[in-house]
Amino acid sequence: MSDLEQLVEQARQDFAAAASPALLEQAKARYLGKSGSITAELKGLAALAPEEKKEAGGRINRAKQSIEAALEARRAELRKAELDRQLAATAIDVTLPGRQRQTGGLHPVSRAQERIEDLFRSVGFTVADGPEIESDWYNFTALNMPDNHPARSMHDTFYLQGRDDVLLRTHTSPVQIRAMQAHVARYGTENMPDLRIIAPGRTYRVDWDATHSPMFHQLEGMWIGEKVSMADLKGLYTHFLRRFFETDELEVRFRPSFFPFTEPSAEIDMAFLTGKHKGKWLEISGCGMMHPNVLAFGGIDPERYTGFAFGSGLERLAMLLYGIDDIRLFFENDLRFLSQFR
Ligand code: 2NM
Repeated sequence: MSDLEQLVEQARQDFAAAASPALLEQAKARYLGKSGSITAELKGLAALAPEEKKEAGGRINRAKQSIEAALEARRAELRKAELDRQLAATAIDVTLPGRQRQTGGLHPVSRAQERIEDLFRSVGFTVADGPEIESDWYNFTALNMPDNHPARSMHDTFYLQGRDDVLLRTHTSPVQIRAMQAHVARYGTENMPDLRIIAPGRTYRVDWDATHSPMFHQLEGMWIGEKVSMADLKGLYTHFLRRFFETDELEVRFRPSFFPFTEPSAEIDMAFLTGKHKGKWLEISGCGMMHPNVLAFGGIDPERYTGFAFGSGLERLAMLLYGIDDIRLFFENDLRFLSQFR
């Protein structure tokens, strides 16, 4: 091998050994730089005779070109290696499963409430609400429960600290009183249109055991108009229950009872004719014709208008709808329970 061929071979080996672009540029300088071997060879040409110069110059230039080609090849190799490294480092595994979107959902009591709201809206009712902190007048007096009524005791009702006239509502009936007053204020009492509302929402009583929670939900409703009767109530409520439970295989009966705000009063029982609860009478609601005193407290003339009202426990309706057997499940916020209703 000639000296030049050896130089080219040495350059190739040096370039191959350079593990980074910086080291490669250092190796390049040893051959092609100002004081590199090839540069020295070219400077040496000056000392040659003109007829030797051409031939020697050609050989040196070919060697130089070989070295430059080897350099460029090694540069490309290092660039590709760096690119491969970067791609591997930032690789996305498209075969991995996607991240699940957590959607959340409504509480089963809220779901039952919305379902009931939709059903009553479809037969001409509006949904009313009102404050959960009430005056004793709206919660008791206006509902025909006088000052000495036992439900007013501190054992049954949560009063605000240091007060005996402001409390957590024990039923949603005060909403109905407020709705009557607003209706009369808007239409007068002479020729007012029928008032049909339901009042669902949170209510509070001093009670805490397997079947009672200090906070629970009620669904009350009423229809006031001329000649509104208990027969209308039975038809409406039967229709509601059959739609709510999605079966016509369901019977309803009224049983005489007592409430201070209705006269006469009744319990509403229902029985499924098929399924798990077949043939069992279940207490589902209280109801009655609105007491004349209650209509009067709402500003409505009891000589001219009549109305019925009913009140049900929302948790009880939700338990029957979804097949839940323990009311406490609603209030424990256990996701294993709640996520079944998403
Ligand atoms: C019940 C039973 C019977 C009722 C009465 C009223 C009002 F405000 F209109 F007078 N609302 N709800 C009522 C009647 C509630 O719950 C067991």
